[in-house]
Amino acid sequence: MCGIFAYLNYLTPKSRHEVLDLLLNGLKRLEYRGYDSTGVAIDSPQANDIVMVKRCGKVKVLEDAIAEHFSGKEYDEPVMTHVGIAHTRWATHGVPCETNSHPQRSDDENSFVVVHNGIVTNYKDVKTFLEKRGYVFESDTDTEVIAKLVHHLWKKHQGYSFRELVEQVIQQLEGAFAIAIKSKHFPGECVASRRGSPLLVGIKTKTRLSTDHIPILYGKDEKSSQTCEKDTEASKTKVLPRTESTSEFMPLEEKEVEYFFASDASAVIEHTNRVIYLEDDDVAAVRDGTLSIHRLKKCLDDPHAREITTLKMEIQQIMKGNYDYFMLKEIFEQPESVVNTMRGRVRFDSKSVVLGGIKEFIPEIKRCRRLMLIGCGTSYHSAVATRQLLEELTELPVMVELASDFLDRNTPIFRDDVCFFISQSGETADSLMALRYCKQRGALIVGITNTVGSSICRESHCGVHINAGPEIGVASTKAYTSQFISLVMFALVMSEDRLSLQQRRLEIIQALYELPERIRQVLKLDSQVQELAKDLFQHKSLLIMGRGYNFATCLEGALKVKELTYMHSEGIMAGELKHGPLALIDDRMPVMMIVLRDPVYIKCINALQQVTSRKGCPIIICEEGDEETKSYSSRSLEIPRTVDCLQGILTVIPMQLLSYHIAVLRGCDVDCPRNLAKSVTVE
Ligand code: UD2
Ligand code: GLU
Ligand code: MG
Repeated sequence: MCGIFAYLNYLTPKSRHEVLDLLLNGLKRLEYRGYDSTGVAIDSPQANDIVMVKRCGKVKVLEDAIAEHFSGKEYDEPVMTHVGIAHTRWATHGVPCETNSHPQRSDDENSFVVVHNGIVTNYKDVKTFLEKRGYVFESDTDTEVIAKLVHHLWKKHQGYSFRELVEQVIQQLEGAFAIAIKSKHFPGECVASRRGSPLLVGIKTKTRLSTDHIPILYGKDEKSSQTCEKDTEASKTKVLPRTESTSEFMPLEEKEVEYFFASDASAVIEHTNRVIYLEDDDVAAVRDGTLSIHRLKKCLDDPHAREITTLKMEIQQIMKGNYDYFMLKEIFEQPESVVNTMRGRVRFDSKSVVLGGIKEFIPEIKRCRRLMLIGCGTSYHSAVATRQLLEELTELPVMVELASDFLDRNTPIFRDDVCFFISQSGETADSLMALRYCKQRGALIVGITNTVGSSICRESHCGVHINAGPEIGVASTKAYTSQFISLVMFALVMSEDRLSLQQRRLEIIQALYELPERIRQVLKLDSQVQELAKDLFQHKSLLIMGRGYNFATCLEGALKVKELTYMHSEGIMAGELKHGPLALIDDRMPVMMIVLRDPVYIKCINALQQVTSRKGCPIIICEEGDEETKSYSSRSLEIPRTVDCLQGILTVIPMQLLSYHIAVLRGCDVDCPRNLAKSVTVE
């Protein structure tokens, strides 16, 4: 999920110091992506050896370590051809520490070293397979299986090229990855591949490049019975047909050339503006200075070549990936981040859900007296959003608490309580203190965090990592939707063996399957939302009303408006209107109302009528094609239909976009609102 940077110089003399500077600089360019540890691997001046330096913390820490580690004169001597790989890690498997940092290695000899972004969901199976063959694992990462699997295949299939070995490896991997691999058995070579995580190759030559595309070489499907491993797990790691390069195409051949492999263009733009964006399952290999791109199988509409694109962007622009702000980028990342949250957990084929992190605690959780969901700010809203579903599917009392208030009250807690602590950073001071309070009283502590190795993660008995990837914008967006989904998955796990709930569960699992597409549809409302922002940005206040499954969206939407635009905003439970808020309504007060076709529809229409009859003219968020509801107002946003309990994910996105656009129009700093910090580690 974070950053890869690799550098290969072919017939281009560079000292190891220069290489290290290049690698460090590449990592610095990727720093904005968020990370918790770093590492590099280069060739040792002692023949045929690879040296690695890894550190927990910032690139600066690595830089200092490198200065100390590589001080000898031999590091100033130029080498003609060399491969260096570097990494910033956002831990998903195992806490941030030196051993878990990348590069990960195949063995004590550093035969193969790998940097990896993403998650290998089937790493446990591959690990078991390799352990049976004598491999001893040193880290908690999923990545280590990649290094060891290449080594295993290399021992087994002498004569395979480096690229062929990696091709075999990626076919055994499930999940998402971008990888770059270096080996002492293949000096001067680098092989990289991706599936789901971004990766590009930058090319720098002295003279003009001789071509503007790199042909793709497809493997020939040999029908012969290839040797399969005769083990029980044979099916898991069977050796697939080798690919053979066809000679009609010539790969890129340059005399003196430098290659860069990077997660995004910001890391290469200062060296070259010529890049190839790799596609899923491409294997890019450099050997003897020659870059070639391979794919195992050719599909009908596959192209013959990958284009070399010329970047014209500024670094600043690349970092935000064509978005003006990280927040906007993160809002638009949601179709992918929700998939990452569900990856390896929701099995759409068997319609089942497994949360590895709490599996063993489920029987205990089922016996509890009540569930308590505790958080602050946006995380608290994710609890409000899912409370109703949790009550329905667990049939347990569910209390939702703000951490600070919970502590102020000295709330009674018992041994048979299960307390959830929800926090993006996992470091939120108020939540952490509430956690310790509950733990002391003997409750079972479950964490819902985005940060592996965070305090909440460490101090909880068990939990779920939401795997939304690093969130840079101070105002939380994709973490909210991923927390939401994590809690929904928990509800599904709890109701697995309840016969009467099966229909409901299937309906929700199907809706989760369709969710990424629905989110994409909602994101298309962006320009419409921007127009609404133009109507609203000069106002002093914005009221957001709704109830049932969408009340949380009102609270979260109002919080977004407050923190980003410094405008007053309030989320109002529509059922409370006549108990006070109705007094605020007149023809000038800006109001948004969420009115969807769910069990509280009629009540929402009542509220809508109460508002319009006081000359209020609300902007309505309603379901696609719901002409009747739309007729109450001249302004509306239509969102696609989904199951009631997931509507909150779709309704919050227009609110995220709206607060963003209002903030831009008001000239506020979207990514760093005044007076706020990303992770609130003080009380
Ligand atoms: C683990 C891997 C995951 C995937 C999967 C495959 C990790 C971190 N995750 O995911 O990437 O390969 O296995 O089966 O290795 N935890 C807490 N408190 C929290 C959050 C998590 O104690 O706030 C614990 C949790 O109980 C578990 C571990 O951290 O022991 C990993 O949690 P997870 O949600 O990443 O677990 P899972 O099985 O989805
Ligand atoms: N899953 C890998 C790990 O935890 C890679 C994480 C990343 O993308 O940085 O080490
Ligand atoms: Mg823990």
